[in-house]
Amino acid sequence: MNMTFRWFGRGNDTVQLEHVKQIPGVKGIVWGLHQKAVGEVWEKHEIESEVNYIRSFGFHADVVESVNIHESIKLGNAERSRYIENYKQTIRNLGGFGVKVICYNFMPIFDWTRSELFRALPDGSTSMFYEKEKVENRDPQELIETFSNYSDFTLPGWEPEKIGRIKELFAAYRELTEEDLWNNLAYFLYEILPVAEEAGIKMAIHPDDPPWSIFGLPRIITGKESLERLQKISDSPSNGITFCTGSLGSNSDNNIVELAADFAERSPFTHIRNIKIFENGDFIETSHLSSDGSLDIKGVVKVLSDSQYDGYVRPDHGRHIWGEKCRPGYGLYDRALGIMHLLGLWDAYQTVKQEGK
Ligand code: DNO
Repeated sequence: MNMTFRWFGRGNDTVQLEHVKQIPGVKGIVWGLHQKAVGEVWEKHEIESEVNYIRSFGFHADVVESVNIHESIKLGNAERSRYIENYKQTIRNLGGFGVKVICYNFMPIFDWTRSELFRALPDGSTSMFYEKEKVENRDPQELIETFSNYSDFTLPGWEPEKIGRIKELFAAYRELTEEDLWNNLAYFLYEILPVAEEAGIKMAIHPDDPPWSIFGLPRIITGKESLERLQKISDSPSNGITFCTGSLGSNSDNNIVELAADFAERSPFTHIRNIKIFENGDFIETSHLSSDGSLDIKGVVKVLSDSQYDGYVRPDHGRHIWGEKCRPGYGLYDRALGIMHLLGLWDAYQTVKQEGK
């Protein structure tokens, strides 16, 4: 298990790498060029500057999250060739600086979605919350108005440049079925996987979060069947998964321990976090401790330990604790606690294994 920490870049994150350095066991920084518009080529000098900065702290910069996919590729429209060529160039450029894994997702328009970013937990901390009723069962027209005004929803994973194009994007997706989206994903992968292989990079698709259709838009990377289907698209070693416990686990039909056993080998990158799922399907993000939420985090780490998982792992979101002001879910403190918990479990399982108990 190669422990990493996600960081959003100089001037774009409240967390300093000097402080990340003080968390035991962190080997690398998961990074991205967050100032780039989706679809643009990541230029060599931009990559070099970021990678050198990260390495100057003694961290590796092997994992990028995310190189986002332009909507034209997901829609499969006439513009896609240009954006696929740009994507290939970005892969080559990243490979040139020793990057090993690129995380990406294939969710139409929206990335991960929550209805509240700072919901109070009983212990006085806050964390991100998903209220089904607030996101689902809404009149599409009303939704479009809501997003046009960007009023009562904040979408931390969302590229703000989409706000102005929301009506047009919804219209473009009106006719797109799940099958179309699968076909467009396969087309994209056939194009880029040979380039990724040559660059020594594994592509790692992130599951949809939450893993079901929202706002009437198709979502396809949702659980066991879809991960199997993804693998069938290509057996290239570069066709990988970002195994995300919190995204897959928010559908309680997904047993994350079983899924980890089935897919860890094909997942060069793993995100670990816990959530508490309520009876009505709402969920809130909790600490990493298994007993704080609905997911068996220790079971997942056991699977990783049993298989001597050597992929990259990061604590995913954390709560906002001890008064920290930070990007939603991406503070220093709770993620540092998460790391210690995950490494503690790992050490214990490894010791038991070595002693044959
Ligand atoms: C949420 C993250 C996602 C993830 C992208 C991957 O915190 O896990 O934003 O980075 O969906 O492309």
